[in-house]
Amino acid sequence: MEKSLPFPQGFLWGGAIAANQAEGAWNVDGKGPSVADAITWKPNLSVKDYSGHMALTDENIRDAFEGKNDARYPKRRGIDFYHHYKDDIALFAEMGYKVLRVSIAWSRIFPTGEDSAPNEAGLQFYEDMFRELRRHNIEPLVTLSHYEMPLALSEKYNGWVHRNVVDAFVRFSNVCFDRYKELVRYWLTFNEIDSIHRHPFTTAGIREEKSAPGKAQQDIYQGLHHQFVASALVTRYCHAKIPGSQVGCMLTKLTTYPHSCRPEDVEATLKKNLENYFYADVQVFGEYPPLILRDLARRDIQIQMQADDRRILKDHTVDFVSFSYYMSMTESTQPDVERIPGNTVLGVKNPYLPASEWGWQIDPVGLKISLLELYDRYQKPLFIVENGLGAKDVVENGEIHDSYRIDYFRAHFEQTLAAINEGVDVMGFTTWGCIDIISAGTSQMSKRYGFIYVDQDDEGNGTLKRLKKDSFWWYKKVIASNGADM
Ligand code: BGP
Repeated sequence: MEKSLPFPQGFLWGGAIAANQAEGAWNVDGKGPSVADAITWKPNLSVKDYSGHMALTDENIRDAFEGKNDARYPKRRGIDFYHHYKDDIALFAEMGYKVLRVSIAWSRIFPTGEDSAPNEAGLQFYEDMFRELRRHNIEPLVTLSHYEMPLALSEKYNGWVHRNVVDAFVRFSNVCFDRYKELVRYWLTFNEIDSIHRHPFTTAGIREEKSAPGKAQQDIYQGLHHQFVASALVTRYCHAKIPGSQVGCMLTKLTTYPHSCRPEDVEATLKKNLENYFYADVQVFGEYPPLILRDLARRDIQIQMQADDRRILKDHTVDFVSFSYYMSMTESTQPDVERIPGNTVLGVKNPYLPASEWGWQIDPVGLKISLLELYDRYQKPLFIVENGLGAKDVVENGEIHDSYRIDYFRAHFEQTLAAINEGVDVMGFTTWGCIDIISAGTSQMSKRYGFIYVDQDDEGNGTLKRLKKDSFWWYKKVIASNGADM
């Protein structure tokens, strides 16, 4: 590879995980069950198919907590990061990470969400983890809501539909800001806040079967509004409490192309892209886009707002825009165009792009397009907080030769640098699943993203031994050269 120009000085190279997919210890040291702990495992998914995956019933949830040992519930949900975090952080430091994105499991701090006092063992765990990161000069980038809502709030209020959950989340977040104000300055509020429509239970504790007939969408938009307000309220408190802190929103960037230049295809694609921006628009501009308000009115969806909600949204917007990007999508209005099975968000096949084993269409140029679009729209610093390739890595004589992952990241880093060289302000890049963890979409371990392999199978069996993949050494070199040596 010829040497490329380096990335800007201080570029935050690192990795990303989430508590519910990495920590395990789901019922240890006072932690209460979260909505993520109740998720079943649906075998042999070829694409991210949340629909079948979230077929949750009271029986599913009861099984999960009665320890039913059948294959649907991996024995451990995670890689026991809860007990391995010092060794794992040492591995991230060996790669040279400047930042590590993690989430705080809400139900580790408030087991039912409305407890009279926070769980000190939970607070201490994250304090110890953040201190360990700082000991290695790694900045924590902390997500407050990453699918770890206390299950009790879902069962009592049907999740975010009820305004009381705003108060519970603000209380949880403010306890975190107070406790970690000396340790954490980069915060994200809601992971992929747009995904409330795709999987309302894991992101907001909303079970559509609990909505009144015909009111499921009404409830979801009400829950989303409550998340918008909660995001603004915690942003206000964080800015007041932690001088120099930066709060970001977090969007699934669903960059979508028209399958043809047929105007109907272009219109359908435009609407999908505008709908995707809506979720960041509210947190960046502090108000609902007029076209969205018009669409809600047309659909007879009336969001209940309290008197000062609009003022709160307007006065407490985010400092940067973070997003996940794995693939681009393609839309068509034509019935004869082959749609990707199992997941409506993936759209139709793009004949110009390869796909992963889970059908995700690999498109590095799409990342540059996403960066240009987001920066042009918001003129705020951007942070790529999820990008990576899920693959069925194989161990051969103790080694994992994942050249496909190196190729994936090299291409996406090159496109990121190209966007930076065209003027886009990019703060950093945390690759998703920097160590093999549980897939959110399938609960499988076999969909591996890491630079570090973890010996555990889909049913939770294994030694949990960590192994460095070929990509571990490659990423270490990229960071050491600040992107000049890829
Ligand atoms: C995003 C989530 C992450 C992660 C990622 C990869 O939606 O924010 O938690 O899971 O998807 O998806 P998966 O794990 O299903 O491969």
